[in-house]
Amino acid sequence: MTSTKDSNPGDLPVGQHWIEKWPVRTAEGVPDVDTQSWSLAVTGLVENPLALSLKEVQELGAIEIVRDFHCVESWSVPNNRWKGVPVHRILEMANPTPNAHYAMVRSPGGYETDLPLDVLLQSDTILAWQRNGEPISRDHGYPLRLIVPDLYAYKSAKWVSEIELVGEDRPGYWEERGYHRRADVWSGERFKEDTI
Ligand SMILES: Nc1nc2c(c(=O)[nH]1)N[C@H]1C(S)=C(S)[C@@H](COP(=O)(O)O)O[C@H]1N2
Ligand SMILES: [Mo]
Repeated sequence: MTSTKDSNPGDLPVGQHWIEKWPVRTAEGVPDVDTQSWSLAVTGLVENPLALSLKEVQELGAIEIVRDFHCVESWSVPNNRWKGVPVHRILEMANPTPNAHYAMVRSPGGYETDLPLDVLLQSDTILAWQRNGEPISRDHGYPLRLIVPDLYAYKSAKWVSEIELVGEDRPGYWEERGYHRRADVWSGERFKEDTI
């Protein structure tokens, strides 16, 4: 799926309000992160399963995107300049098999979120380690957090350690607790029943 809208920074989605200070929202507690031994695994329906170090990920060619960040609780943080690697670069190395249609993106503490493969392949879906020129803090997901700018932020998993390619969609942590499977900000897909 692609988003229903090409958003520009500064566009405020329905039901959202701007805030200045970036809050921390963590369901599972901040994991112990050793950046030396950190690895990102790409598993499941792929020709080449991967285990990449942080350095290997960072050397895949970082880009910067400036996008707003929208939590389903209604706050939006404007104008974040994220630096990271587009997830499609990593998936091209892993080479998903033709029956891979979704992915489960996981953090070590048990948080997970499900995303369609085509969302992960979008050019502005990135694994980020910097915001506004500074390393993202540990609370906010260092060393690698997903940024999917047009979806509510519960899709933007922090401390990403595994991307598992799967054939069938399964609900992640918040998706199991009543939140929308797709979570498109511009269609207001907050809760399971908010179908378009
Ligand atoms: N691992 C993990 N990732 C997560 C969450 C979480 O609890 N654990 N919360 C999600 C939600 S609901 C939001 S709003 C954003 C918040 O990111 P922040 O804490 O950097 O503001 O992270 C998302 N990613
Ligand atoms: Mo959130």
